Amino acid sequence: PDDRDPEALRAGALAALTTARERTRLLTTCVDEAELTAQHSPLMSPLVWDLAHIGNQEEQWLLRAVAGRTAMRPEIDSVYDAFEHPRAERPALPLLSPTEAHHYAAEVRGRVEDVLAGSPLRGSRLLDAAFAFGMIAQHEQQHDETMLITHQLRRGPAALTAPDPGPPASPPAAAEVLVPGGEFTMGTSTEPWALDNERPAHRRDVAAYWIDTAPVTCGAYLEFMADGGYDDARWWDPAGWSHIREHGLVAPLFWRREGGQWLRRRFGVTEPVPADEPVLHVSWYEADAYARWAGRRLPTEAEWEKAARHDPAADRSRRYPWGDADPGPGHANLGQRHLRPAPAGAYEEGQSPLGVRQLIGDVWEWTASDFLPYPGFVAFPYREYSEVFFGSDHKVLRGGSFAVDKVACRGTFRNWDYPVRRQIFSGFRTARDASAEEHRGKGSR
Ligand code: AVJ
Ligand code: FE
Repeated sequence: PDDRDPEALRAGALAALTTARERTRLLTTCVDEAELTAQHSPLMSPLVWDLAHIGNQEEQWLLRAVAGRTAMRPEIDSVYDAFEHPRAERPALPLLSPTEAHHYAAEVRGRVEDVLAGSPLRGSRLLDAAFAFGMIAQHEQQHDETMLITHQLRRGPAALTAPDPGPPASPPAAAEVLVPGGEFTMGTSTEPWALDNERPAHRRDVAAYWIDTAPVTCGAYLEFMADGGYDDARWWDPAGWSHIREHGLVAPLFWRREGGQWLRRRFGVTEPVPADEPVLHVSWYEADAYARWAGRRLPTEAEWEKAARHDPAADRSRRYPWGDADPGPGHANLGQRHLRPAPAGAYEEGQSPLGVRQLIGDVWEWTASDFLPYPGFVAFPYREYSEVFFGSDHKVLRGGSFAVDKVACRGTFRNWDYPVRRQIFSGFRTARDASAEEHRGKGSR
């Protein structure tokens, strides 16, 4: 959705909605009805709640707000309002059954397709509405990622399978890259489907820094563990130290030690922890502690985005590390094509101008930054998307995981969560300040 041509916008919106629904169907038909209504973790909703919530948000925004229709089932709005009911309480709500939820979501979608094809949206009204269609496609894909997290938390045999991603064809030349100091453009005012928190574009001055070429691997993280990282308060933020002590945490979520070897459970399969794969299911506190142990730190959000978007030669910010083209399969591990990150250093074709890899896809990357509005932020279209979450409670994650679809991922996209959370597909890379010499541009690359 770009050139503001109504037919292209219509086709782009329909394609994004259709792709999202195919994924939703896979995630909600590969397990039986009992598993759809069960709560697999108090951190998550029953899958059938996500399914009907997807339909309800689509009805509210595309049928009621855009097309002016009246509510199909006004009595269910409150059941599927994420702010009225915390996840832990959702199993006790009067939820639509799996059959009803599938039917409701399909009914909404049928009407949305009519709206999209219909004459009232010809011309300028479709241009106004185009954001709403993009927002709803992203919303469904975000809940598809949430449902994939629920699948990872569920016990029992595998319900999903996917081929493994391949190793890097040509590994990166260096472990870290020097990003020169200076201003760059952060955020966007032009990306059509960018959400409110990514806006507006603004200049940021960022001092020179070094950043990892690839995310931190399980192998590197195992060294931190073997060095007593979880037993040494020096490396931990005090709140993180209390948290790991209170809960007895000694390894990433889903890891378990057996006979001197670390194993992990991944979508119903238990396997040895792969040394060359980006570490997954770590909290912000764990990422922060590892970085301190390594004599480094997490990148700030601005450092992450500058590494991902800034083109020093052209002095402009790209949509993605590789340029302005939408993500293709050679650029990044996105869209649940694989059920794991690719080995560190993969996706040369997707690297940034300075050679930083895997910024998009594979694992969400924790940054040092709190989730705050950009200067000039305006809540749109509703305060509860971003604004109510701003503040020091949430840390920003960037770049998207293997579970993120390309419509919900770009160089400006911002995710956020509590620093204790690790059921999400979270990893990280590290950074360090450049020396005074390197600041003056004399550093070796
Ligand atoms: C942006 C992933 C934090 O899942 O809570 C879904 C996305 N907002 N429905 C979330 C979202 C409303 C949101 N995150
Ligand atoms: Fe939602």
